[in-house]
Amino acid sequence: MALLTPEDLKNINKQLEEADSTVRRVTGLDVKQVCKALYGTSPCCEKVGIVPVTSGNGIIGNFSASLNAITQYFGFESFVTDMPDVSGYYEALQKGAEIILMADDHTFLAHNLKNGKIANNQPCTGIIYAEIASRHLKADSNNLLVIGLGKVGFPGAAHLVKKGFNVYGYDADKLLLEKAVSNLGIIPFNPSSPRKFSTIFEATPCANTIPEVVISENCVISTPGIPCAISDELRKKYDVEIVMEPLGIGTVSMLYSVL
Ligand code: 2YC
Ligand code: MG
Repeated sequence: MALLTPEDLKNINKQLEEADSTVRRVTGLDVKQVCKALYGTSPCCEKVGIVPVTSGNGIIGNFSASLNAITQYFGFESFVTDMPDVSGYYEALQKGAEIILMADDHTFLAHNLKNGKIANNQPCTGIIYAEIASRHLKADSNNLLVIGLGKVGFPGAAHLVKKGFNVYGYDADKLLLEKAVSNLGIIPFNPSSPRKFSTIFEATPCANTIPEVVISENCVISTPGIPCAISDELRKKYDVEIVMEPLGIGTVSMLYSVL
């Protein structure tokens, strides 16, 4: 999993506000309303405890503070524990946390201690960005392109197939592509016979993964992928709307899914 950097998390509130207004323009709903529609849940004063974790590559600067800003942006009461790791977990329980958020280098978890529900960041991020793409009001057809069919992209593609979209998919890893074709029945996107899409969901840790030939005018790209999937030049040339934010949208999807 690509690790976030403090640079990625700079001005997280501004990044969230911009992404939220883009989502509203593209879908007619804000991120909270999309989560409510997706999970059928809404928060009622759950207390969130955020526990820093020192294992592996260790603490990422601003990660826990960004989670604190994110949970408060979406209306949850939250705090970051003073201690990390097990001591932090213990502290969170003593301070009355009902939902725990904590991440090591491989897993970012939400655990609701009241109802026992857990959520993993990867599928929750894939599903919320796919849901946002599926609600593109000005989409010109039922066709949708998914680029990246790994731990984030595959759950998103599965969600779009379940919603009845005509899903075209691509992944540089042939095995991941074959798995998605055989398990989900998606149409393998063939770069040598390209077509244009008005809606694209991209979930890769690579830059510039979307070829110009598939980008239609006013295309909507929904992507948790860092770095960005298209260049600024292409973005301007086709007046593309991009829903892209490093941590908040995936996190609120996790929180609503454990309510
Ligand atoms: O500061 C801390 O508590 C660190 N242990 C946090 C490690 C997070 C590692 N995961 C990531 O950087 C992200 C995920 C949040 C989503 C994609 N990569
Ligand atoms: Mg990318």
